[in-house]
Amino acid sequence: MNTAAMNGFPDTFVWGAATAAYQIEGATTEDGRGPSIWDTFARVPGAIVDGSNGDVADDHYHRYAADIALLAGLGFTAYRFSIAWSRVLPTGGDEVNQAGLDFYRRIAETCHAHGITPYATLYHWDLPQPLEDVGGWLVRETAERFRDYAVTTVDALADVIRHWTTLNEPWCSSLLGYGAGVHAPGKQLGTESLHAVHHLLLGHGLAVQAVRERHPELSLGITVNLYSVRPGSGSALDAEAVRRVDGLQNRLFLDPLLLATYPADVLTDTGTTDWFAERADDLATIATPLDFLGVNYYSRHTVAGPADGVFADPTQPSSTPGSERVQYVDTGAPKTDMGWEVHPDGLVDVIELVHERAPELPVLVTENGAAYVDVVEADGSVHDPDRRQYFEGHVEACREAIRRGLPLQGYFAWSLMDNYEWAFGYTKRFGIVHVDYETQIRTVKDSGRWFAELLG
Ligand code: IFM
Repeated sequence: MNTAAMNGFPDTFVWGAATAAYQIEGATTEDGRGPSIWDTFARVPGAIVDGSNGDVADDHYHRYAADIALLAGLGFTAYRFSIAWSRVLPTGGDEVNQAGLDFYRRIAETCHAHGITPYATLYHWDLPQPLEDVGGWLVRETAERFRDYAVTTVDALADVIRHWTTLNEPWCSSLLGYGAGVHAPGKQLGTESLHAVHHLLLGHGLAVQAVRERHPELSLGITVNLYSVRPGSGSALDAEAVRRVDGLQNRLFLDPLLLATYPADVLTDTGTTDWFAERADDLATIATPLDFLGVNYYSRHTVAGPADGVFADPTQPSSTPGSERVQYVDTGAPKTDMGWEVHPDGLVDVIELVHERAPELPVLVTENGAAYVDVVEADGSVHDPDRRQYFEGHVEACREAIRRGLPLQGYFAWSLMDNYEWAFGYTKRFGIVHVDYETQIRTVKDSGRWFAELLG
């Protein structure tokens, strides 16, 4: 360990890198895996910018052992990956695919052989297609199916995986998938997409209750993607824009999970007050106590209200139902290849959002990273100074969070390696390891070497 660089971080701090099943595994039809909504959506003409899919991706299904060895070689001590529901339960129903469970056991055992702690996520957006065919996250039954899948999977793997998160970024699964329609299953339903929010959170709560009862020794959490949200000016309209964006992005998830309440203003803005009132009894389940909260942080939003004060535009499919006309202000801060502004200090802001609601709850940064265009030099090296600087700034923000007394206990870089960036296909690279998709050759980027120096 580089002691000087590690000043301010406790010895117990978890250092990891993260991936997700559909983005890296490939082998989508092997060993009994069933189809997921991403297999379907990736084949919709025009849905993915480069027309690609995850059929091969990083071929991690066959190369996981070398990939985990690479992770260990960089000095990381934790690996966050997700489990493909349709590898374990190919139809989403009761039929269990032992080969799927065996694959994740091999991953966990390989981690242990390298001194790496596995952190498994049960749902990183890849719902079995048969469950979408009967309503997906718009129906309550899917929450119950998720609980059953969680129990089956954790029962099978609890001896080798101690740390579990239920959902990754339910904001994306609901509002991008059922609101804007830019993610699977590609539905554009306006405010009805909030029904998916509720069923995802209910599924999380049911899963935590059932798993905790059977395995009280495990550490259980959920990962949400949070944004620091600031006003473009001191005007009342911009303050209103902040309230709305913070509401949909942050409070709609943090409040039910940590305070057992939905933000009334968001339900009013979206006209969903009555629908949620009928389900108020579910809040106690949703707020089942957690062992940690995972926070994914990438960027900050600076927002302004529309001059005419009309925030909603129901004619537009959007991930911000009721607030489609909020303006996103360019502050001039540097941007990544996703167009996302770089604001490391926002990471401290979002950890504060959790801490305000649950002062004792440990926080893990379960994702943080940046896409940039990479060039493989003739000598095979990949110099990525912007990504390296991005990581340096955000690791520094973690140190600041700890200095302020916030209960931050770990950090996972997104991502271990370049991968399938959903609707952007293979056009965006987030890895600290470069992947040549033709040859599957992995090359550690300078940002990966920076982590190796930090952790070495
Ligand atoms: O690639 C995604 C990941 O699947 C979820 N969080 C954000 C990343 C970058 O967009």
